[in-house]
Amino acid sequence: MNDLPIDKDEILKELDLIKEKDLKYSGGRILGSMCTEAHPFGKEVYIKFLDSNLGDPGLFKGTKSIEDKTIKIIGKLLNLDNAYGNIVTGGTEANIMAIRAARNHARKYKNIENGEIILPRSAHFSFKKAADMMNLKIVEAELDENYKINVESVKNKISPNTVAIVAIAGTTELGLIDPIEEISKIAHDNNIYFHVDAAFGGFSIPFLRNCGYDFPEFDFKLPGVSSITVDPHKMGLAPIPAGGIIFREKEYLNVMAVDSPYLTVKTQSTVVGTRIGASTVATYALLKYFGRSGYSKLAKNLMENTCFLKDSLEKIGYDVIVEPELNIVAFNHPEKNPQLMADELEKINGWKVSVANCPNAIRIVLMNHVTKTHLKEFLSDLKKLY
Ligand code: 0PR
Repeated sequence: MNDLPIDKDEILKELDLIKEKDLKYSGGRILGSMCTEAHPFGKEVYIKFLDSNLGDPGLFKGTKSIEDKTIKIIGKLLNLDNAYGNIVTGGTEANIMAIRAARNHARKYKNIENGEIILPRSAHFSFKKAADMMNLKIVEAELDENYKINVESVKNKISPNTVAIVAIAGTTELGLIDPIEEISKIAHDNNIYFHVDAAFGGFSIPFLRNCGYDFPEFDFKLPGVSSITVDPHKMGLAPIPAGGIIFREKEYLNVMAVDSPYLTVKTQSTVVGTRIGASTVATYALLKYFGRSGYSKLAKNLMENTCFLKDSLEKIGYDVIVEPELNIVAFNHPEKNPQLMADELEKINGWKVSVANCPNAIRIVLMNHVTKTHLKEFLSDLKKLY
C-alpha cells in the first residue's frame, strides 16, 4: 500500500487502462453469458441507493419496503398472491436459500437428519455448493432423450430421506423447461419440497406466454411448487448482483431464521448479512419502467434473434442440438470438436462462445447485447470455418 495519498486523476487513469482489458457487452463478442449490460435507468437508480444496507432493515425502512414490494410483484408474475422471499446476490444464493429452507423444514417437521436432494443432471452447479454446505446427498435424476428431467427417474429416486426435488425452467446449457407440472404432482403427492430454478427462464417465460408462446405451467399455479429462483440480473436487465428467491410460505423463511439480537430486526433468514439494497431498488424501478409489455417485447425480440440464428446455422450445415425453447442455441459442426471450434472462433474474431458439457456443443445465449448485426458477422465467420 502506498504511504501517501495518490491523486484521483492518476488513479482513474490507471483504472481506465485496466478496464480496457475487460470485454464490453456492447462489442457483441460475448455470446455465452446470461448477464448483459444493465439498463441505463437501472444504473441511475442503483447509484442513488448505493449505501442502503438491507442487512439492517430498521435503518433502511424505505429500501426494505421496496424489497417487500419487489417480492410481491415478482410473486404475482409467478402466480402467487402472497409471496415471501428476498432479492439476493444471484441464482447461486437463491438456490442455496431454497435448499436450506427445504433441509431445515424437513429437519423440523419430518425429523430427517441425513437429507437427499433429487436434481436433474442439467442442474446448475450452485446446487453442488448448496449440498456441500448443508451436508446433503445429491441424487441425480436422469434426463430423457430431449435433455429434460426424466419424470419416472425422479419417482424412482424418492426415498424417506428426500428433502427436496429440483427442476429447471430454463436450463443453463440449453435453455430448456423441465416437465414441471408432472414433477409438481409427484412432489405434492409425496409431501416433498419442490424448488423450481427459473433463474434464467423466470423473467421470460411469463412474458413470452403473453406473446402467445405455448409453454406448460411452471410456477406457483402448480400446488406442489414450494419456491422459485428468478434472477433480475439475467433477463430482467437489472444491475448485478440481483437474484431472486420466492417462497410460497413464510414458514420457509422462519425455519432458516437465526437470532440477530443487536440489529433493528431480531432475526435474519438470508445467507448474507450486510446486503446490497441498490440492485433491489433498481430491479423495482425496472419492473415499473418496463411493465409487462416492455419485458414481453424484449423477450420476443430475443426469441426472434434465436430463431434467426438457429435457421441460419442449419442453412450453412451446422447441427442444432435441440429446438430452442428460450433464447439459447446449442450447435455443433458435423465433424469438428466444439472446444476446438470455440478456440478457433476466438482466434479469428474474438468471439467468446461457451461450450456446453451435456451434450458437448457450442452454446450461444442470445442476450440483449447480441444484435442481428453481430449475429450476421458471427455467421459469416462460421461459414468460413465450415
Ligand atoms: N441457476 C441457473 C439455471 C443458472 O443458469 C445460473 C447461472 C444460476 C442458477 C446461478 O446464478 P448466478 O451466477 O447468478 O449465481 N448461469 C450462468 C452460467 O453459469 C451464470 C453466468 C452468467 C455465467 C454470466 C457466465 C456469465 O458470463 O452459465
